[in-house]
Amino acid sequence: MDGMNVVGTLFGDGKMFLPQVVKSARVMKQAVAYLQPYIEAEKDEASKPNGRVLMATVKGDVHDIGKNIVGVVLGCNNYEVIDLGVMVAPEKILETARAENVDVIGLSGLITPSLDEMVHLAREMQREDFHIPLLIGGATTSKAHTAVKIEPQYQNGPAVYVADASRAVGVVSALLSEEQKYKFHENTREEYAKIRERRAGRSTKRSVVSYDAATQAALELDWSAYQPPVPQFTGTKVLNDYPLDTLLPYIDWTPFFISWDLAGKYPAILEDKVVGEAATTLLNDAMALLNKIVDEKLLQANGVLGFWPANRIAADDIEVYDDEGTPLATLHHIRQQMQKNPSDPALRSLADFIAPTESGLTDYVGGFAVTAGIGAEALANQYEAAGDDYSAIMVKALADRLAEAFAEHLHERVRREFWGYAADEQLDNDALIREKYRGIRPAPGYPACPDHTEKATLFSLLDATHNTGIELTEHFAMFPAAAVSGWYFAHPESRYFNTGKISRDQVASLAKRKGMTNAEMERWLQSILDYDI
Ligand code: B12
Repeated sequence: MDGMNVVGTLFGDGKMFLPQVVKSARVMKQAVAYLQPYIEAEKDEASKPNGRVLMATVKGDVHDIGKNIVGVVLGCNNYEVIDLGVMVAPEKILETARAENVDVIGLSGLITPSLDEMVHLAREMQREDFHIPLLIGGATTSKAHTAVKIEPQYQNGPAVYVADASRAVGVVSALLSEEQKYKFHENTREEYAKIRERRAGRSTKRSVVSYDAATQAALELDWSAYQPPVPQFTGTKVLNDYPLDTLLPYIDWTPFFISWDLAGKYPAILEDKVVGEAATTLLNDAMALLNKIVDEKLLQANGVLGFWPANRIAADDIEVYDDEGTPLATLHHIRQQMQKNPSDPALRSLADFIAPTESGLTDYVGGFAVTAGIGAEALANQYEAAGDDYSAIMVKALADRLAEAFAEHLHERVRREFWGYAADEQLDNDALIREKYRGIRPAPGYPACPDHTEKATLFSLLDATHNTGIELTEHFAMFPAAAVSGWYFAHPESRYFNTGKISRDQVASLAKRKGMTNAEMERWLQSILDYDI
C-alpha cells in the first residue's frame, strides 16, 4: 500500500509522469492479487483505503479514457474507486452512491450535452440531501461552467472542477481531510462566486450584431466564376473492415501524448528534456501494441461516406437532393454574430461555401462517419480483467488515433479520388495535420458547427448505423467512442472558423427551422449562447 502512496506523491509532485503511474498500478495490482491471501491476514487500519470515490461518464456520453485515467491515479493513491462506466443515468449514480456510502462522486463528459446532465445531477444531489463532494471533469467541462451552472445547484456540499488527473489526488485528499476540507470548500466557493460576478459583468461588452444583420454580412463568394467539382458518385459508399495498416501513416501522435498528460508536439516531444524519455517509452509501448492490434486484427475500422447535389436555399440552410432533384434533407448551420476583425467583416456560416439556388449551379456537399473502435471495449476489458490498466487505456487511446487517422486518410481519398478536385495532391502527414489542402471536413460539435443534433441528419443521409454499426446516443455521442463524423466542403474558399456566441434571435430562427422549441435548441447550444438560460 505504501508503494502506491509513493507513486501517487511522486506524480502529484510532477516527478513521475502519467504513463509511469498507470504502468506502476499494473505492477501493484498484480502484486496485490498475488499477495491477497497474506494481506487479508495482515489487514489493519493502515491499509484502509483513504476514501471511496464513485466515477461515471454521464448519460448520453461514451467517453471514458479521461475518467479511467483518473480512476487509476486515485487507485494508486489508495482510494477505492467504484467505476460505473459510461452513459450512466443520474438515478443510477445517486442510488449507487447511497448504497456504497461513497465519500465523493466524480462525473466525466466530453460533449456539450453532458454539461446539462452534470447540472441536473448537482440539482438532484441537493434535492436528495447529499452532502458529499461532487467532482467535475472531462474535455468539455470548465471551471467557468462549473462555477456558473453546476455549483449554484448544489449548496449542501462542494462542487469542484478538476482540470486533469495530476490534480485529482490533491483535490480529493483536501476534500476528505478533516483539517483541510472546510478551508478548501470555502476557497472554492469564494473563487467561483468571483467567476460568476465577473461573468455577469462581462456580457454587455461584446459586439454581437442581430441575426438579420449577421446574414447581411455573410461571406460573399463569386459564383459566376465557379464550377462546382462533380464527385465520382452520389449517394453513399461503405468502406468496412478497412485495412488498419493503411491508416498508420496518417496518425497524428500529438493528441495521443496529450491524452497521457504529456504536453508537447510530436515528434519534438521525444527530444524534450523533461518528458522526452517518458514520451519515447510511451511511444515504443504504443507501437508494440499497435503492431499487435494490426497483425492480429484486434480492432476493426468501418466507415461510410457520401456526396449529394446541394444548394444553399436560405441564409444558413443547405438543401440536399437525390439525383432526381428531390430534396432529401436540409442542413441547418450557425452563423457568426460577433464582429471581431474589422479587416475581415464577413460573418461566416458553413452555408456560405455552397452555391445558392439562384446561382443556377448544382453544387455538392459530402459527409462521412468512421470508427476504429470496433473491438476496443472487449480488448480493453480483457486487459483490465488482467489488472493491466495501462494496456486497457492504451487500446482506447490508439483506437481514437486510428479513428482520426481514418478520417484524415478518407478525406485525402475524397480530394484525390472520390470527389477528385485535387487528383494530383501530394502532401506528407505533417502538411495534412496542418490542413494544407483545399476543402474542409467540419465535424458537428466542433466550433464551425457546434450543434451536435445535426449528426442526426448526417447519420440518416449516410444510413451510418446500418452501414457501419456506429450508433448515436440520445445526446448524439457516437458509439464506439473512437469515432469521427463530419461534412465535406470542396469550395477553395472554405475554411474552418469558430461561430462564437450567438443570440436569442438566431436561436429562435434555428429552432423554427429545425422544428424544435427555443428551450430545446438552447439546451443543445448552451455553450455558445450569448445569454444565460
Ligand atoms: C482526442 C479528442 C477526440 C478523440 C477521442 C476522444 C476521447 N476519448 O477523449 C476522438 C477522435 C474520438 C474525438 C471524437 C469526437 N470529438 Co473530440 N476531442 C478530442 C480532443 C482533441 C482531446 C480530448 C482528450 O484529450 N481526450 C483525452 C482524455 C484523456 O482527456 P479528458 O477526457 O479531457 O480527461 C482528462 C481531464 O478532463 C480529466 N477528467 C476527465 N474526466 C474526469 C472526471 C473526473 C471526476 C475528474 C476529477 C477529472 C476528469 O482528467 C483526464 C486525464 O487528465 C478535444 C479537444 C480538447 N483539447 O479537449 C476534442 C473535443 C472534446 N472533441 C469534440 C467533438 C465535438 C468531437 C466529436 C463529436 C466530433 C465528431 N463529430 O466526430 C467526436 C465525438 C466522438 C463520439 N464518440 O461521440 C469537441 C467537444 C465540443 C463540445 N463541447 O461538445 C472538443 C472539445 C473539440 C472542440 N474544440 O470542439 N475527439
